[in-house]
Amino acid sequence: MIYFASDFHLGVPNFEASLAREKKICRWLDTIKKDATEIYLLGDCFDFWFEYKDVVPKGSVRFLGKIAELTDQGIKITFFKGNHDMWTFGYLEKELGVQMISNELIIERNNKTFFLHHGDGIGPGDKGYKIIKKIFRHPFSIALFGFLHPRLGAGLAKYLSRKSRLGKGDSDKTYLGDDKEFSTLFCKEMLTRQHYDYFIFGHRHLPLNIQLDEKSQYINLGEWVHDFTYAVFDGTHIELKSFNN
Ligand SMILES: [Mn+2]
Repeated sequence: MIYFASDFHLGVPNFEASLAREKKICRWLDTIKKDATEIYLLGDCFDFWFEYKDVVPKGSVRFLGKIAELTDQGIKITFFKGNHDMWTFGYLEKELGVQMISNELIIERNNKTFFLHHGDGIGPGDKGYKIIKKIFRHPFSIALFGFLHPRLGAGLAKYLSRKSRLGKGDSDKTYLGDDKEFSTLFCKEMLTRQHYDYFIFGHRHLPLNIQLDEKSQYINLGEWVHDFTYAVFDGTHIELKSFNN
């Protein structure tokens, strides 16, 4: 079984609520570890992550420990950089034994092709964000942020995070339609050039399972502040499920 989830946004809206969610994520990982061969976490596991040379952000210790436990057991775990946690520079690979993906990852399993991406900055539109993403990922910006005292840097990030969609609890949960949703338009555009069986994204915070044509599906993984949704591939089919335990 291959499992997919994203957008845990650990850290928001406050310590207590995030801790309860973190424990739930660990219960989910304990449940799936029995039959998981691979787990893909498609970005924004953390509402904020920035690694300094010798310092990492406080928090999420249960989650980090659980991931390490599972990779130690031999389960292959892949993390994706999200727009909230793109500033990781080797610590998670080294400490947790995960593989880290910066943009998209294309895999083939049981003769099915998967196009995996966090889902930020894809498709038409979102031009402002595409520029910000380039700046945020530029080595110069990263070096500059790294020089800020963490009290200032992490404080700034927390301030920005509090203003983010999910932190305020007003995520846009309405599907705009096949002709307006950037992610759906992106999939359709990709399919004009090459076939993929499954497109799997996070970021949108809206659980979706869309049949793009007879052979292709687009799955959006939703988020773990309200939905607790994940996808599972059993070798033949993919299913979007909700964890309520
Ligand atoms: Mn995101």
